[in-house]
Amino acid sequence: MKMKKITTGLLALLLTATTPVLAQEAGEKANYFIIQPGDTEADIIRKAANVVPTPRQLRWQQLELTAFFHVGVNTFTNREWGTGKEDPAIFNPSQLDARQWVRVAKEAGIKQVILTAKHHDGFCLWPTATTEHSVKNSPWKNGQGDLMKEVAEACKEYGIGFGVYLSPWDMNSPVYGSDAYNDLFIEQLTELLTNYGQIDEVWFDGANGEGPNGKKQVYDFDRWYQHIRKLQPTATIAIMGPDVRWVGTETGYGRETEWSVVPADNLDQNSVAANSQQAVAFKPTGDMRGEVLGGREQIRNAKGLVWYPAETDVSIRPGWFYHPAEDDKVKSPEKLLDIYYSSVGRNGVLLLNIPPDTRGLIHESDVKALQGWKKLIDNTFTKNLAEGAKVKASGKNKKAMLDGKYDTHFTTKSEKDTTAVLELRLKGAQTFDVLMLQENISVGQRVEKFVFEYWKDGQWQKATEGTTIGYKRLLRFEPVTTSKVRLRIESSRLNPTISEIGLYKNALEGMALSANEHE
Ligand code: FUL
Repeated sequence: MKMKKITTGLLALLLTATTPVLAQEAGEKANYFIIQPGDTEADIIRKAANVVPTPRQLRWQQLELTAFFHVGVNTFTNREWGTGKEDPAIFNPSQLDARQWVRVAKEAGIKQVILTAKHHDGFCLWPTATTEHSVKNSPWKNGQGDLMKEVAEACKEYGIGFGVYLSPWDMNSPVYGSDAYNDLFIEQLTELLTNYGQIDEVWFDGANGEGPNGKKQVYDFDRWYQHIRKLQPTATIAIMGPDVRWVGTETGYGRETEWSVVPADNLDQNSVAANSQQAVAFKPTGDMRGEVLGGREQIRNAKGLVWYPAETDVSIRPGWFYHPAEDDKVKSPEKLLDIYYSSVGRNGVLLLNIPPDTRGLIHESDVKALQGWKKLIDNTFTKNLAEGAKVKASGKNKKAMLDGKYDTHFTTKSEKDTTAVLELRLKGAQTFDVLMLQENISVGQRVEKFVFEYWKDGQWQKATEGTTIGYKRLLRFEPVTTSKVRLRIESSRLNPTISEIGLYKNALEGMALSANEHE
């Protein structure tokens, strides 16, 4: 049972020295806006269009692919959730090689990995001073091992980001259920965030069960967030945190309409004013599992608006931890590709769990699936068939859409132009079945509705259509062959931006056939 819930409460976090925005000046951008009592619907829409990510959120979004390593006592008890009563002696991987994990992840295109430093059972994968329930009392490396260190060093060697999962729920700690636990948690964070170099993401789950005394804990999230900001100011705090939200499912499939700007009804002016010399960030409250979170209907009565993007977490296997019985249930390259289209391709960041086995290695089945997946992605996205196209559009910087640079974008002539028609004359006839679109989210997320058409038999025909774009939107459709296409942006909250446009031929068909042949 998953228990990720959004709690209530205003979170004012001390960041850098900029002033929070109480009312929007013309064109002004901010990470959040408060909706004033007199704001009209048009004012609200304009504010929504000018909410932008913080630098740490922008960096995180551009990672696109991240991974989880779920490993711990559960790996050896063959369970998904432990009890907190496990003997540390059972943690005994025979050939643990964190470099192999990171290499496998990197070769699959993954840009950042997150280690479960402590899961709900309370067993710590680093030799913490806060408890005896850790690797230091295990036979692994005669109690001299430190898995945080090994993964941190491997990430540095391979040049990818490193994050940490620290479960607030702790079934082992005798102080769980009292104030002392919040202090202990601070100490654990201090160890993790000071002894292992740069930490890029801190991941909190919402599960809050009973500790060894049968008591539940009131988590002091605000205090933990401030501590993280102080120790690792560039780390995103995910899920039970202010920077990144859970997409709302663990299937790997995000929403078709995914707004990174959502209502934040806990933005309260007094608290904002109290922090007026610091930039503040807020973890919005409310149910984040609805179908559309940031559409016009949802933001109409919002008290505030904030940038709060979606992370899509899913495991490569049915469970989060390694189980030998699941060696033949690893998701296929084709399934992983479908997940890619439905997470990264729906304005989300994919967090794919790859659980190391009892040897302390990523199992051959997972390695094979990841390699096949990477091949499919590469074979599909290496060649942009729109490259070199002539663009006809009324607006600024038409060439930016095909320059391969995310930071440059096309936009319409004025803020009032909230629709656009972009026509592309391709370099000869091309056959494709995937459309890739990107908005430049560093100026906001704006597009609400678009149609993509191709020229055939003397007329425009619809290939596909969509609502939001955001950082990246991927859409698949029946293959078409044409030398002329157009994107019609039918609705946008302010002048729309397009950073990049791509047309691709999905590699899946051929690959799927050859995979079947070998069965
Ligand atoms: C869940 C946890 O309970 C699972 O064990 C896993 O860690 C997943 C990522 O989050 O809620």
